Amino acid sequence: MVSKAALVIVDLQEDFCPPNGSLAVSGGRDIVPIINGLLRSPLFDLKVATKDWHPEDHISFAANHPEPNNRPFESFATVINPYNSADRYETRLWPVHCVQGTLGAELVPDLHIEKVDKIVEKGQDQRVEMYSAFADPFEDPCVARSELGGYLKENGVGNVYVVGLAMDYCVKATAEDAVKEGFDTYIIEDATKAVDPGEGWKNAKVEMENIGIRFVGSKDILK
Ligand code: VGL
Ligand code: ZN
Repeated sequence: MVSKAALVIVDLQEDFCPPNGSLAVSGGRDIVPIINGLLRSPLFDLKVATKDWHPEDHISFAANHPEPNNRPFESFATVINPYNSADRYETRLWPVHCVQGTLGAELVPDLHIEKVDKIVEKGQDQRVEMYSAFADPFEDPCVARSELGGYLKENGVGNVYVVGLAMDYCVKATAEDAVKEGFDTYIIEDATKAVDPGEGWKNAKVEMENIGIRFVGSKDILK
């Protein structure tokens, strides 16, 4: 049996897009027409859109931390594994973004959502950062897992194509987890933008290529 392909559209939400998004990624809205083109392609058997979907008290919001370590983009906080307090990581803090039920958390209106088979929410657990649309970074067990992995497997998906925002955060973490889950994983390079388009983009690309993630262009797909 030929394995199926899924398009995973990561966090294409108002808060990640200019002009008004609280965590706007430069050029974020420019990828929408490209992604709409991909949504028309017969290559993808399954199309999923993810939503960053935080409670107001989420650990990743700088505003939820005391001074002086509460500067968005600059400060970091320690995330502690609730099952094992020796297990921790440092995480970058952000402006308040994608709060459940707010306008900033909505998918951008120009996205052809009627072509999307499923919407997966992530980042609901206040205690952990969850860039990946599969699970948070803690392991055995993780703290929070979305429906994405089960959904792709139940549907016989073997190849996962990741697009959306942001290339150096949620797109990267989602692609890395897709590899861990055993999928052949691709990034469609012109259908994603980075928070840090310079060094951030370059480093993220090298790290992803080193674990076997392949970079392709939307033209390669749509030809
Ligand atoms: C993201 C920062 C915080 C992303 C989500 O979607 O890349 N970045 N939350
Ligand atoms: Zn977030």
